[in-house]
Amino acid sequence: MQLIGMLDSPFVRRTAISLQMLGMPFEHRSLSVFSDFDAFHQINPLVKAPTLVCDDGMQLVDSSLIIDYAESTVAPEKRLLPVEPTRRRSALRLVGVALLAAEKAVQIVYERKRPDALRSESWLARVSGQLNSACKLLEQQAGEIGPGWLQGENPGQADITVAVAWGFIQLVTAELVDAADYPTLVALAARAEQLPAFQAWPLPSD
Ligand SMILES: N[C@@H](CCC(=O)N[C@@H](CS)C(=O)NCC(=O)O)C(=O)O
Repeated sequence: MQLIGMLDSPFVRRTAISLQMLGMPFEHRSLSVFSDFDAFHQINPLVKAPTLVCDDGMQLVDSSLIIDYAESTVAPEKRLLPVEPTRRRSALRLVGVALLAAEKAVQIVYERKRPDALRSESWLARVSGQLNSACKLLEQQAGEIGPGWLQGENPGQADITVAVAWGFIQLVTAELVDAADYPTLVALAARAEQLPAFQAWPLPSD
């Protein structure tokens, strides 16, 4: 099993952390969708990160779908998303907003890659507004849950995705999202980053 993609992608990182926490062994190939485009294309012509290449050669794309597959290989009590519908819905609510926040931060990174003349400040303002709305919602929803992990006694998929998204947002868009406004997210991410799976799959610092 190979996981293709770089850890500076929040989607790749949440997948690597989740696979490790689910006990699914894999080899990580750190290929960039930009600087390693040709090598990536040879493996998966879609050039989408993360890509999971299974032992029989079948490929899966999309972090949530890869994690969904990994979850299906373990007993319900070992899964990262609650099985019980009400608890699952609460976790999915947080995961959905965190994924949207990560997606908006990625859009800002991509827009900034464009030449000055082609960059749209109005688009950047729109996406930045959506990013801040998502962070505000996460801060509020996480705050309602109180101290501890978002899904209960143990860290689960909501904690992984919120913490990974927050780390990425602070890495690439810190000037747009003031950490001082988000104390709950800061505290949650700081705790999560101490977990062995987060330390095994760290966020690159530049
Ligand atoms: N919804 C997808 C998003 C994945 C995604 O956007 N990955 C980026 C890297 S952060 C990518 O592959 N970009 C290259 C492209 O879209 O062409 C997931 O959760 O895996």
